Amino acid sequence: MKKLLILIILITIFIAPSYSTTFTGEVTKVGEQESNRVIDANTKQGIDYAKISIPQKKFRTYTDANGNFKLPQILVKEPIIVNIEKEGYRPFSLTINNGQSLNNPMKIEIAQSEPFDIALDTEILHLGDNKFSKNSANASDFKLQSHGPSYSKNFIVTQNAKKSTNYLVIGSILGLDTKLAHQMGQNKIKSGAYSSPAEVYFNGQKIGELRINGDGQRIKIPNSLIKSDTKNQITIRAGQNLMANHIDYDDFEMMNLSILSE
Ligand SMILES: [Ca+2]
Repeated sequence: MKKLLILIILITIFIAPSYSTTFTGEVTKVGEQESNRVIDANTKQGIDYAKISIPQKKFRTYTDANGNFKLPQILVKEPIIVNIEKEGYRPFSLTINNGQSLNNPMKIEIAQSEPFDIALDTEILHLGDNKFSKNSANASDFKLQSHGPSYSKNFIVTQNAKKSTNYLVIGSILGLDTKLAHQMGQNKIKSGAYSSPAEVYFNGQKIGELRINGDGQRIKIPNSLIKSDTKNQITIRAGQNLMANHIDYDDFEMMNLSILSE
């Protein structure tokens, strides 16, 4: 086995003024080897019959008995999401950016889910108004119908959640056209136009903003906002193009929303 490539995605989460700024790191391991493989993060054993999909390309396959799988030979012109699903494991997805190749075999480690994990949505979601520049961070992949500028999900948390630290985790985000995304080279808009960040609310209180594209972004949920044994609500609102003279929501996609308790 060749050396492991450790990809450290350090995400800066911008928290509303009433809460202190939090810096959260998420480590994703993707190693190089001869074949694509999905393994258990703990036992390092191959995982059979895990579902591998690329929703934007309508591609789907499954791992074999040893956890190996093949990907199609796609020229990656725009960022795409590779999604890995297996019952009993936390949802995991990986953004492949333009310029990267699907030909280099990947080793993907997924972790078993914990009793208090809550999977909010495992589908790919498109927020915005379906009007976007062809130079947007992933314009050619926007074939999904928009959910509109806002997404909400209700869920129940148990009393135990307040004894832990809770996070909203977004598996992958594509297409945000914020100033920071632009500065990081995540889109090709030359006009200088950019959008305000997407905003994240928990039970009506703003808890964070989404400014960059990428995988495994986490936003801490203040325990003071959590209501035990009753309905809680996460809402994500698309940002707006700050240069437009009419309302133009920032079109973006996200996948694998979950609440993790640690
Ligand atoms: Ca738009």
